[in-house]
Amino acid sequence: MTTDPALATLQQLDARHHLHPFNDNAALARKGTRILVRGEGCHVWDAHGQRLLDAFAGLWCVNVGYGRRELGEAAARQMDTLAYYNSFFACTTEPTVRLAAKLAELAPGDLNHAFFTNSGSEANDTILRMVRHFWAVQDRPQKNIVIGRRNGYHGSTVAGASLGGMAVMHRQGGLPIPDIHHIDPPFWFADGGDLDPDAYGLLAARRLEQKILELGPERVAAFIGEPIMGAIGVWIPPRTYWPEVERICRAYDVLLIADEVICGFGRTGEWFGQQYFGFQADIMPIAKGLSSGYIPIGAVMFNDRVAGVLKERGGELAHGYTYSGHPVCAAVALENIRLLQEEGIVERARREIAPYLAERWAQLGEHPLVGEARIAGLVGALELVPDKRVRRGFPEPGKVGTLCRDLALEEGLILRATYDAMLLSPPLVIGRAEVDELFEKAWRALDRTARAIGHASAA
Ligand code: PXG
Repeated sequence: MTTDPALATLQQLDARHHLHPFNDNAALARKGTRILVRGEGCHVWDAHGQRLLDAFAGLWCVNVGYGRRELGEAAARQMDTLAYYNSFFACTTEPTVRLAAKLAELAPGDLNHAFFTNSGSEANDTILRMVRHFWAVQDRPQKNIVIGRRNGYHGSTVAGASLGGMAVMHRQGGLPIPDIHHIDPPFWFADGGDLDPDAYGLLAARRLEQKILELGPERVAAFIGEPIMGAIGVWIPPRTYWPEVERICRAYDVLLIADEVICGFGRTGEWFGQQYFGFQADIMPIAKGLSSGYIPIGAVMFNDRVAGVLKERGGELAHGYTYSGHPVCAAVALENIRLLQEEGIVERARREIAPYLAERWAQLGEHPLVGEARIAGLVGALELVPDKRVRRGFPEPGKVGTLCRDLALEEGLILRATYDAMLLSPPLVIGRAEVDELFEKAWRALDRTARAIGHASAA
């Protein structure tokens, strides 16, 4: 807790009345919450006035950076004109339609049809229902199983958490719901053994084929995966993985769902993760970078085939949210996309920043505490290990990562820790000087962590 009385009051109110997501709320109430007050570009300021380089873009989402007035202005304009109307009663609003058309233009392949939601979790709820409906209206109601991956993350609602493969989430609330199965994910660092990454990528993809054959292709509706597995620790699959998954899905007529909630809108340096890895999904949930986190909005993009069946044979879609296609959110998303396109933010991130960031990230990889420095465009991770020569983690996962995260904060740097991986996902507008700032702060945090734990290298 702080000594500043105004801040102390806020922290007490927070401790008393606010349950935080993904937190041990009792421990947090004792410690006191950090309150953020302002953001500009790649930096945020907390209530103590500490300036922090946000190398995590909020929660993987502030792609255009903080403080873009254009987005607030777009929201205000739309609120003044028409603050709300729905898309239910044979109605809609102009920004909603324009956003659907814009997304159809941007999305890879024939992902031409948008259904709007408020978040990535809701998008995945929508998907689970629509995928089952898609097969049911084609007289194949038994084709209702969705396969996801252990340690995958698809959100926190009942369907999202069920599709995801986080054991800790499944333990709360009796998940997964029926007819969702999980296979092992591709994570070469821990699971690749002596295989080279490309051979391992094929092996990991073929787990999907084994599972489809085990369940029977007539039972399997779809496969869902994040192009890069974000929340679990930025697990970047080998290049061979996704094309092989795509081949398998086509061979057994299983719909392929690429969860682009993190990868979408430039995170990898391409607009979508599918373009980075060279594959094409049938269905794509998006959120986060769609509005750069300035306002809640998500969507599901369906391809021509799926949307065609839903439209021609699906009857009335008994599904929708009060705020599906909210005009203010749509106006902000459109403005965000305008900035990304007209200012060439994604282009510049790929051409200028990604190579420099990769170079500096690799230098961090030379730190004795780092077993692997992986990166794809503007998303990466440092895997902290007891012994750099061995691809094995610490005996008590999470302790060292949490310490390193806290020390990074003291250095003025926000990095997320998942277990002992330090995650990177900065605003796409990060400049070279800020990449240097990131490197220096991260290196100091790694040094201090190594000393604090008596790491062999710090002796
Ligand atoms: N899919 C993916 C791939 C995500 O990363 C969601 C769906 C759900 O989106 P919403 O908007 O409902 O949160 C996500 C969200 C973390 C963390 O700790 C990651 C997410 C959310 C919260 C925490 O890294 N990703």
